[in-house]
Amino acid sequence: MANGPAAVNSKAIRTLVLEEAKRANVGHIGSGLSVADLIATLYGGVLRVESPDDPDRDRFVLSNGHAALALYSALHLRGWLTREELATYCADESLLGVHPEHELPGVDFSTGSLGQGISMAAGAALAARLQGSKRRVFAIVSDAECDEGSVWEAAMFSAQHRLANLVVIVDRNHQQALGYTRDVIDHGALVERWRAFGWDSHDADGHDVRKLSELIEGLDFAFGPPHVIVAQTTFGHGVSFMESRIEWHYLPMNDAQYAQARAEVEAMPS
Ligand SMILES: Cc1ncc(C[n+]2csc(CCOP(=O)(O)OP(=O)(O)O)c2C)c(N)n1
Ligand SMILES: [Mg+2]
Repeated sequence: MANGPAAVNSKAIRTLVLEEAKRANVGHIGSGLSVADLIATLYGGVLRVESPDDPDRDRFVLSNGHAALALYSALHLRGWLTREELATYCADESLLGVHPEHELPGVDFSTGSLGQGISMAAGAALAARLQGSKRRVFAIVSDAECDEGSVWEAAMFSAQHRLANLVVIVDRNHQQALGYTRDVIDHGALVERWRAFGWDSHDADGHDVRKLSELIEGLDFAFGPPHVIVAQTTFGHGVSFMESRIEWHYLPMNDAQYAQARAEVEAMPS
């Protein structure tokens, strides 16, 4: 039985990310916590996905596929994955791998090879227009992906075709695996760069679900250029010892770290 969007909130997503990362003894925890509020914004209200079989429902691409645990958590909270299924995360034979696979109900696009999701999203947005469908396409793209030429190729394509039904949200946490973006490739005024590529470009606090929702609801999905929201996020948001710390890209938690992380997330507002 599916749950409504009200069942999804950031705190519940973060709690599940911690529980499952601990159970599976895997990393990518900081990435999941970075996008938790972006996912909560989408699955907690913005996305029109009430009927999974409706061809006109919205589509979502998690281009930074390594944050998949936050997506799986939202799918569980919506009632599309049982808790038992969620607990197969990273287990042998499970469809819930480190990166999302489209064989899993609720996942439209397989991702994990960075830099490709925006091209998938642009194609899906163009297909919607060609089919006369009002469905919209949302993609979360990481800041590391903005290093890649394929992202800017898709950005030019989307602007040229005036894909107003496409929304890209950049998870701008200033980290990329084992480095900080300022040391690897500095994106500078990223929102201005997207604007220069012809996009309707916005800066936003990537942890403010209410404001993000309002911003998205105010976008024109019918006419005009595609939309990008450069969401300022903190890697590991909500767990003090993970925040902006490179090592939490890959480290699993020990028992003491898990206890502290759970307590800190428990103290957050939902
Ligand atoms: C095409 C490609 N190259 C390399 C990798 C290996 N890889 C995994 S995550 C990552 C970078 C992570 O940075 P970002 O996407 O900004 O995610 P964050 O660490 O901020 O969550 C890389 C290079 C990959 N998944 N895909
Ligand atoms: Mg990053």
